[in-house]
Amino acid sequence: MRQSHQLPLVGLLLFSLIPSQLCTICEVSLENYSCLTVLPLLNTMINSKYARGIQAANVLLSLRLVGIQDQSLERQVIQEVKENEEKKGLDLTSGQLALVVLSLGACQNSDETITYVHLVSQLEKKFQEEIKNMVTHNGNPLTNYYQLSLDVLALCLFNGKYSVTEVNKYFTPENKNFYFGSQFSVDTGAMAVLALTCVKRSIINGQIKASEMDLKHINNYIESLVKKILHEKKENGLIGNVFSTGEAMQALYVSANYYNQTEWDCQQTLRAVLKEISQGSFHMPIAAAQILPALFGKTYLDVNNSFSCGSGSFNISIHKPSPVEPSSSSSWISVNYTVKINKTYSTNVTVKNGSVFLDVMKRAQQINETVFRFTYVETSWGPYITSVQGLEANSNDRTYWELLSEGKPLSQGVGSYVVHNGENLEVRWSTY
Ligand code: CBY
Repeated sequence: MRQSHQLPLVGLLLFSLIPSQLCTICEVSLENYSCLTVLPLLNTMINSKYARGIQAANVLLSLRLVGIQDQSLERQVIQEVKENEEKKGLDLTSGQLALVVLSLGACQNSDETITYVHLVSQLEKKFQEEIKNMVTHNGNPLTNYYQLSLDVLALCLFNGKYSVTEVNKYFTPENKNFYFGSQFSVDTGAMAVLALTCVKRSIINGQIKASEMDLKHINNYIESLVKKILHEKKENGLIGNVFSTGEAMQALYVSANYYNQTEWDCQQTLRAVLKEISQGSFHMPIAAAQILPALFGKTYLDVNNSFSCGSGSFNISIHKPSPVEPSSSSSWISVNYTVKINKTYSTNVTVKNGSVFLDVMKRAQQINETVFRFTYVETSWGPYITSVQGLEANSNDRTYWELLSEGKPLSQGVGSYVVHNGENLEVRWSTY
């Protein structure tokens, strides 16, 4: 109930931001009612400070980019970094640290006990560890190219050390790390375009030394990645899928001179995104955080210029929403669940209507522990399945547990995909 008192505040805030930003970015201004659609996004993100974890960095970054200050979220990110420094071994990944640098870096007054220079030098080290792993493991980084791109972006924006030669060597658009199987990863390509654009700008303005040839290569890479991103444009305007579209839009904003105006109808993409927002597609804080900047015409490259770091900006507070009661309807549904390695193991599982994929896996595990036992870790996007039957996903071998429904890969994780009666669900041992 308390939440409803706070909503008008966010509304007020939005109205003061929207006319000048959201509605003009795609040149033709949108009707005002469309602007209102963005409200639930902000609500999701601001409430997310009650959700723990390093995803707060991504949320903080996005809020700052659109001019919203949230000190308690900032404190949460700082706390998270400190805890991680104390717990030896339980390190942040390179991309997580890059997000911390991006979200805190531009506001160096935040906390004296966190030395920003220290964070950047830690990131330099982590980036080198990624490269080292590629050398020893057949070109496979510790994490993935989405994170390596975040690393280069943060190092480039915050004067960290990185080698243009290395960037040139590892970011060729044909590199397998831009693909999952035969599918080009739009999220990854978009983040790489942002990183390479930052590097390109640093070369041009003399901040970093590089040869003519290096610059030419980087230009070619950006051009080719932009082509691949545009190739993933769907009929309704989304690029890749609903969750990659925000980052694809950012990449296309900063690379406008690499494609023809006729090749991308930004308005159409924006309309498709607004429709998805109204349907509740961005209910996860991380999803909301990744779409928001693009709606305001902002990109991660604006980190240094348009950040809100303190006085003069909005300081909003919103109270924790009362937890949503699980669907009270006691109807049950039945689904088919399969684990596929070489052999297939299937079972029929009955779960409550409204259950997610993870509930099905838990129920199957109760039925037959040997065949259906599994482990998972929490990530910013919710639970990620790490092993089934003791067989563990491994980034050095590019193996993972793929989620499918009716034989088609899902675009949501086990914690958010809601299953349907009669559905055929599968977790399949795959390589990417
Ligand atoms: N973030 C990361 O490091 C993740 C980068 C990312 C490109 C990410 C998508 C994009 C993003 N915006 O964050 C990514 N996924 C990667 C790299 C991967 C691989 C992870 C392994 C590695 N070495 O890092 C891998 C194995 C190819 C992968 N994603 C698998 C999966 C499936 C997970 C199944 C499981 N075992 O639990 C799944 C469910 C696809 C499937 N059908 O099996 C999957 N990913 C999905 C759906 C997604 C999207 C999540 C959408 C959602 N609503 O939940 C995604 C946004 C994301 C997270 N993956 Co991956 C892509 C999309 O649909 N647009 C940086 C860090 C700091 O946070």
